[in-house]
Amino acid sequence: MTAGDRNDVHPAWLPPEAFRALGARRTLVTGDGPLVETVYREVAQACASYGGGVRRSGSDDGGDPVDLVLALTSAGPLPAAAEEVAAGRRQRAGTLGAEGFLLARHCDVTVVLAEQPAGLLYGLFQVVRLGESAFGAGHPPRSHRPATRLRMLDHWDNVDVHPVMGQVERGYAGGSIFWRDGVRRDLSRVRDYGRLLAAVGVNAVSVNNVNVHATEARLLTDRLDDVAAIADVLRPYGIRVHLSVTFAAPVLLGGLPTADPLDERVRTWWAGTTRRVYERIPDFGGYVVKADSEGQPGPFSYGRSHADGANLLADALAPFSGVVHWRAFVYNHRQDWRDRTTDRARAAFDHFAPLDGRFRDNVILQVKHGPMDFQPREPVSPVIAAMPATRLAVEFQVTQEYTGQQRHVCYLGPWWSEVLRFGPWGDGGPTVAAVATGARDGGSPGGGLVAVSNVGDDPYWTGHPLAQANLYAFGRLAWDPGLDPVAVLDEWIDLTFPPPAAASATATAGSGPSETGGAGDHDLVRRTLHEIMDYSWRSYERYTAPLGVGFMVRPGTHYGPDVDGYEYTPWGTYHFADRDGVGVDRTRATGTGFTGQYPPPWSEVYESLDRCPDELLLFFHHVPYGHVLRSGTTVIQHIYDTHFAGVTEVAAIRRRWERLAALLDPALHARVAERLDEQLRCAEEWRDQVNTYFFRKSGVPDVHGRRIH
Ligand code: GCW
Repeated sequence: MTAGDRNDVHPAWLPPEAFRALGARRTLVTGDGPLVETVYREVAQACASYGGGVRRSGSDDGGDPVDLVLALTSAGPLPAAAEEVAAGRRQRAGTLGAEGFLLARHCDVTVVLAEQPAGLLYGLFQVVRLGESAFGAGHPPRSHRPATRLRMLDHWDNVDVHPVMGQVERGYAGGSIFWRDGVRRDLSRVRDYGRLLAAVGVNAVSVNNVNVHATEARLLTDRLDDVAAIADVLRPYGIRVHLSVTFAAPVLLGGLPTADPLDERVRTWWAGTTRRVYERIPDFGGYVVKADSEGQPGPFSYGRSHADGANLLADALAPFSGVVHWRAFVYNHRQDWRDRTTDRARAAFDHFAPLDGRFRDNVILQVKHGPMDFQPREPVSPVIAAMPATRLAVEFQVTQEYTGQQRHVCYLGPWWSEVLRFGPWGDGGPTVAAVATGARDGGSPGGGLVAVSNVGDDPYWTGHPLAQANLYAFGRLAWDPGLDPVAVLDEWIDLTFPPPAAASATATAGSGPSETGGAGDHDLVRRTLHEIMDYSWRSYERYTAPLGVGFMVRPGTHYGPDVDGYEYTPWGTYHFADRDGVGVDRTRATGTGFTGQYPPPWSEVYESLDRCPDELLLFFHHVPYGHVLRSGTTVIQHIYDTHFAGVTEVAAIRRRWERLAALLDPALHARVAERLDEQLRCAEEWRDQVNTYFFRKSGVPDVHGRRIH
C-alpha cells in the first residue's frame, strides 16, 4: 500500500460491511441541512451495496413501508411510526439536546428521532454499531446523549516538516493528513477522518501543534484559508475546527512591541484577528494555547497571570461563542536535578489552583490526566479536584508517546476508563468524568474530554493497525465515560473485522455461534484480539518503569529503555535509585509535599506507606529494595517478577497473532506481525536493562535464580 493512493487506505471501523444490516433495509430520512445530507448519503451508499432503499420525505408520503426511520422532530409532520414513538416520548419530559437521539423499535420499524441534525448523524452510527440487532425485537425506547458537549482531538501536526520531530510531533503514523506544503490539495482523507470521528462521537478537532512554530502561527492570519478548507470538509460530520495559537502572535504577526494581555493594543489586535477568523469560518471552535511551557511564550513574560492570558483570548472569542482551551501543562523544564525540593508533579496545581474562579466562562482549562506527562501509570492530577469554579477538560494521549509509539500493542481504553471512574474525593464521590462533563455541578457545561490524536497519513491511519482501537475508544468514552472499555473493544472488533455475510446471516437466525465457516472464524478473531488487547496496557506497564515511577525512557525519542536517561537532566523526571532504594518522596512528612495537593482521603492514602496502592508506590515514596508491598512481595522482587512476566505476556501475544494468519487481510496481518516482533525485542530489552540495573544497584539476587545480566 502507498499512502498516496486513497483506495489503499484502510477503512478502519467503517468498512462497507459494517453497513450491511442498514444497507439491506428500506429507510426513510426526514429533515434538511448539511448533516442530514450526510445521513442520507451514508444510507444511500450502504443501500447501493446491499440492495436496500432510501427515500427522503418531510412526512409519511404514503410510500412503501420502511424498516428504519431517521427523523428530525423539527422537520414537520413525522412518519406514522416515528410520530407514535415521539408521542410516547413527549409524555416523558426531557430533551435530546443538540446532539442526542432516541432509538426505538416500534411496530417492526426502527425509529431514530433527533431534535437537531447532529443527533440524527450520531443516531445513524448507533444503528450501524448495532448491526442486525438494530432491527430485532426488544428495543425499549432509549435516549442517548453525550456526557459532554466537547469531545475533542488535538493534532500535534506541523505544516512544515520539523528537522527533529518530523511533521507530526510525537506522531507514529507518517505525515499529517492535513498539511503538505500548506493545506493538502486532496482533502479526501480528512473527509474520511471526519466520518470516522463522527461515528465515535468526536465533534472538535484542533488542526496544528500546540508548539506553534513560525509557519503554523500564520494559520491564524494570512494562512486562514487553509484552516477554512479543513473546516469545510469536517463540517458535514458535525466537527468544528480549532486552532493552536501562539501567545506571542500580536508581536509575531501583528507587529506590536508587546503581547502583554493587559495592553489595550494587544486586546484590540486579538479582537480584530478573531473577528476575521469568524468572518471566514463562522462555526470556528476556538483557540488552544500552550503558554509558558517548554519554551512557548506566555503571560509570565509580562508579569501577568495565566488567568490574564486566558481571559484575553476568551474576551476576543466570546462574541462568537468560541472557547479557549488553555493548557495547564506548565512546569519548569530547566530544573536542577540536585535540588530535591523542586517537584515537577506539583507544578500544574501550584500555578493554577490559586487562579480558580478567575477564568471567564469560555475558558476551558485543559489538564493532563496525570500530574506528570502521560506515563503508563500515574495518579490522577490533583488539579482535577482543586478548581470547582473553573471549567476543566481532561486531556488524554491517544498517540502512544510513552506507551510503545504504535510499535507496541497497548490498548489504552482500560487505563482511561480507570482514570475517568476515579473519585478525586474518594470512592463513591464525584468522578473525574463528572468533573470534566460538568455532571458534578448539575448542569454546568464542564470542559469536556480532549486527546492527542494518533492519526497520520499512514494507510492504516495509526501505523499499528491495532492502535485504531485507541482512537475508537477515546471517542466512545468521551461520549459515555461509563462504558466498559472491553465492551468498547468488542464494538471496534466487530466493526473493523466484520464477520462474512453468511456468518452474520447465521448469527441473525438466532442459532448462535456456528462452528462451520465464517461465524466460527469470526469468533476466533474476536477472542484472539481480546486475548491480545484486553490486558496489553498492563503488560506494557509490567515490562517498563516499575510501580508508577515513570520515565526511564530514552531522552528525546521517548522510545525504549534508558533507566538513567533522564536522571541527571533538567526535565524534572527522576527515580532517585541508589544502592539502598528507589522512588520519589512526595510526602508532606519528609518529601516534596505533593500529597498535600490532594483532598482527603487521597492526601492520607498517598502519604501513608502502608495504604498507598502498590502500582503508585514509587511515585509517592522512596523505599528500600526490601520494602514489602501490599502484595506481599519485596520491591526488588516485584521488579524482577513483573519484568519477566511482561515479556512472557508479549511472547504469548506474538504467538496468538499467528492464529489469525489465514483469517485476516495478509498485508494487515504482516504489518502487525512485524510490529509484534519489534515489541517483543523491545520488551526483552526493557526487561534486561531494568532488571540488570536494579540488580547492579542493589546486589539483591532474584529469588527464582533467573538470568539477570
Ligand atoms: O511530553 C511532552 C511531549 C512534547 C509535547 C508536550 C505537551 C507538544 O514530549 O512533545 O509537546 O508533552 O504536551 O505539550
